[in-house]
Amino acid sequence: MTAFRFTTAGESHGPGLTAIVEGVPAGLELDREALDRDMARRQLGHGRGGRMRIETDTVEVRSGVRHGRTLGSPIALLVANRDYANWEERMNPWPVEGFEPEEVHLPRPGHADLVGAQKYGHADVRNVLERASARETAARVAAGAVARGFLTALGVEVHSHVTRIASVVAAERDSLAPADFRGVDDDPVRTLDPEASKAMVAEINRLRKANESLGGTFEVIAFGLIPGLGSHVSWEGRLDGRLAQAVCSIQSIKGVAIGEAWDVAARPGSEAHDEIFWSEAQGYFRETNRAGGLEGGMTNGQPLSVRAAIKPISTLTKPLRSVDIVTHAPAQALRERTDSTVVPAAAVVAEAMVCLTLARAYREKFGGDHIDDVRAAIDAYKARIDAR
Ligand code: EPS
Repeated sequence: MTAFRFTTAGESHGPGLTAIVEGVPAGLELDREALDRDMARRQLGHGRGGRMRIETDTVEVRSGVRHGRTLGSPIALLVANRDYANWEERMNPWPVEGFEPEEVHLPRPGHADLVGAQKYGHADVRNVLERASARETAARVAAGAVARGFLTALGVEVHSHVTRIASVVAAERDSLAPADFRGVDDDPVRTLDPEASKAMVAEINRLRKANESLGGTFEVIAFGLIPGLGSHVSWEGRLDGRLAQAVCSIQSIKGVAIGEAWDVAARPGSEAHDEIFWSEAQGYFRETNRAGGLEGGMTNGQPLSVRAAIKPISTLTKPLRSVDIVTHAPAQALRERTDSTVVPAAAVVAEAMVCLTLARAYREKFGGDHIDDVRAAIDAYKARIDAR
C-alpha cells in the first residue's frame, strides 16, 4: 500500500495548479459535484478582491479515477488559472520573443518576498510571490476534496465557521452538531452568529475604504471520528502536532489551537478536563469537550476542534514602507490588486488540510487496498474497543 500523501504545484498567474494525491484506496466512489462544490466554497466570502471575479475554479481529474471510482493509483488534479490569459507573456514557462518582463523589486512586509528572493537568489520578487501566493490553496482544496470523499465513506463530516473578523467576535456556541452548519456557506462571512455577521461585513467595508486588510479566527470541527487516530507513543504520531502543522502551513495562518486551549490555560485543572462516564447505552462518554476531541495526541471519539488565527493579508492597497532590493533606496511596497480579508476562505482551506491529515491517519491505522478492506478493518477495531 502506498502511504497517503499529497503535493501541489503551480504559480498564481501561471497556466494552472496541480495536486497529486497518493494512497487513496481503490473502489472509492467520488462525487464530481462535491469536488467542485468545495472549490466554489473556497471562493466565497465578503471581502475578496477582483481576482475572484476572474476565476471560477473547477477540478479536472487527469488520472486515478475511472467512471467515478478510484483505481488505487495516484490521482492527478488540475485547476486552471483563467487569469493566465492576461499573464501569458509575463508568466510563460518559456522565453517569449521580443518580450522582457518588468521585474518587481519592492518586497511587501509580511510576505515571503524579501527572504524568498535572498534565499533563492532571485532579482525579480515575482519569482517568489507567484508560488507564495495563497492561490496555491485552490490545489490544496482540490486534494482535500478527495480526502473528504474518503472520510465521507467512513461517516466522517468536516465543517468550519468564522469566529472573528478583526475586532468583531461571534457569540460562543457551546456544542455544535453537523446540522448547525447547514446554512453557513450562505452567510456572507461564513459565521454562525447572524448579528456578528452584519457587524463583520460592516467592519470589512469600513476598513476596506481605509485601504486596510483584516485578519480573524475560525474553527474547523470533524464529527464521527473513530477513537485512536494518531498515537501517544512518538512525537511524530501525535495528531495534535500533525493538525497544527497542516493548518499552520496555510498562507497567513499564525496560530493553531486544539479545543479550548487558550481558555483552558487560564483555568484550574478541575475545570480544564473532560470527566469520563460509561453507560450501557452509550459506552464511554463525556459531558464536556474542552480537549477538542484529542487526548494524548489521539482522537477520543468526541468532535475534533481545530481553531486558527490568520493575520491580515500582507498586500495592502495602502502600502507599507519597504526598500528597493536593487538600489536599497527606501520605497513603498508593491501595490497589487488584493483581497481585503480571506478569513471565510481560509476556514475552507483549513477544512481541506484537516481532511487530508485525518485521511492519512485513517490510512495509516487501517491500511487496505480497497475501500471495503478499510471498512472491514474499522469494523473489527470497533468491535475490539467496544466503540458504539
Ligand atoms: C493573493 C493575491 C490575490 C488573491 C490570491 C492570493 O491574487 P491576485 O494577485 O491575482 O489579485 O486573489 O488568491 C487567489 C487567486 C485565490 O484563488 O485564492 C496572494 O498574494 O496571496
